[in-house]
Amino acid sequence: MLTKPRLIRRSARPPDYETPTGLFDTWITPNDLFYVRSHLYTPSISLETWSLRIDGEVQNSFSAKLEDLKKFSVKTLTVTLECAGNGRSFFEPPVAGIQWQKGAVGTARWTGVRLADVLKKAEVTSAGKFVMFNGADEPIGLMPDFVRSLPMEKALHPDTLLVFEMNGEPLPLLHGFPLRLLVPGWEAAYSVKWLTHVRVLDREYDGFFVKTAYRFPKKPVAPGTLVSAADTAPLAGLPVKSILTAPADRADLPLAPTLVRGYAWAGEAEVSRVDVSTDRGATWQPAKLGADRERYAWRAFEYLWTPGGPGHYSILARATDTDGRVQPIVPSWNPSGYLWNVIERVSVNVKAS
Ligand SMILES: Nc1nc2c(c(=O)[nH]1)N[C@H]1C(S)=C(S)[C@@H](COP(=O)(O)O)O[C@H]1N2
Ligand SMILES: [Mo]
Repeated sequence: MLTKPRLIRRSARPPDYETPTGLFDTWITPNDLFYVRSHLYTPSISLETWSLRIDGEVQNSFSAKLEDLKKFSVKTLTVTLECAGNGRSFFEPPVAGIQWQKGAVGTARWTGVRLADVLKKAEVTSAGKFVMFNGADEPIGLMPDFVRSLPMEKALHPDTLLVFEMNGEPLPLLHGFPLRLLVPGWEAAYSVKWLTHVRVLDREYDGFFVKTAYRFPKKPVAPGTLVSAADTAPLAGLPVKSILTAPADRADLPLAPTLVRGYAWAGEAEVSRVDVSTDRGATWQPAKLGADRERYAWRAFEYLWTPGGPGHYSILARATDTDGRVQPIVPSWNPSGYLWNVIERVSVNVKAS
């Protein structure tokens, strides 16, 4: 499947699709509803010729076929992936890039092996400080190649995986068949698809998608400011955030109890509570959190709201996490429009019945 007919197409080639929030109604996002973000054209890959190369600052470089990798101990994690640019379209003044609204996020059950086990076999030398990841997708013309790197500590984390299954199926081509990196809790550009090359480096990789893109100002900047790369640091973990999935924005509702629903996530932390306000933030009521939970996965929440009368309402959702972080009132504007996580809002019209 190379298109996603039910998703919002942001670009056809390369394929970029976001999920309409109304389609998020299960804790696990089905593969055909999972957003897609690709910087380059989708490569064609055959398992006969595919292999993964591990080299660089190691004693024992090697290449492995998928069957070889599956011999390491297999682990499944439920992880929410979110594009760093999710919500970019809400920044003021606007910033360049794909104008994602709320749906460049999804949660899947990912199955694979620990990167740490593979690196152990390669025997990283004492010079190894970062790990570089490249996929089979190739740049065209003057575009830079999509290559990313991870600090050794996160690379060796037991939850950082090389995954070959998504929700119990072989990884779909759009999501990185046959193998992708999965870096739980970090913005999804770390989770390199169509992986073919893992190289241990003595320093951070020096390329466009590490030194220029996916970076955030070290100090808050005024909206619209130019920020030089020297004043930025690489993105890493995701902030605390929620989205409302029901009722729909601009819905007309009867004057009757309405179930307000959504999902909240917090990168490497866990969501500790979600509060809902229907009076423009004057008062907040705790939402009920869903039973399904896992460390790096979003948490469903719901709140049964009985409108006091007909009229126009804003429904607000505000998540708090186990690190004490709370969704902010004001965005942290940044030149690339990353990490939008302002208090979530939909507007509805309650009709007299
Ligand atoms: N090889 C490769 N890996 C990649 C990308 C890419 O363009 N090429 N895009 C990254 C970005 S920016 C995101 S948000 C996620 C999207 O993963 P998905 O398409 O499976 O949702 O993949 C990441 N991995
Ligand atoms: Mo992304």
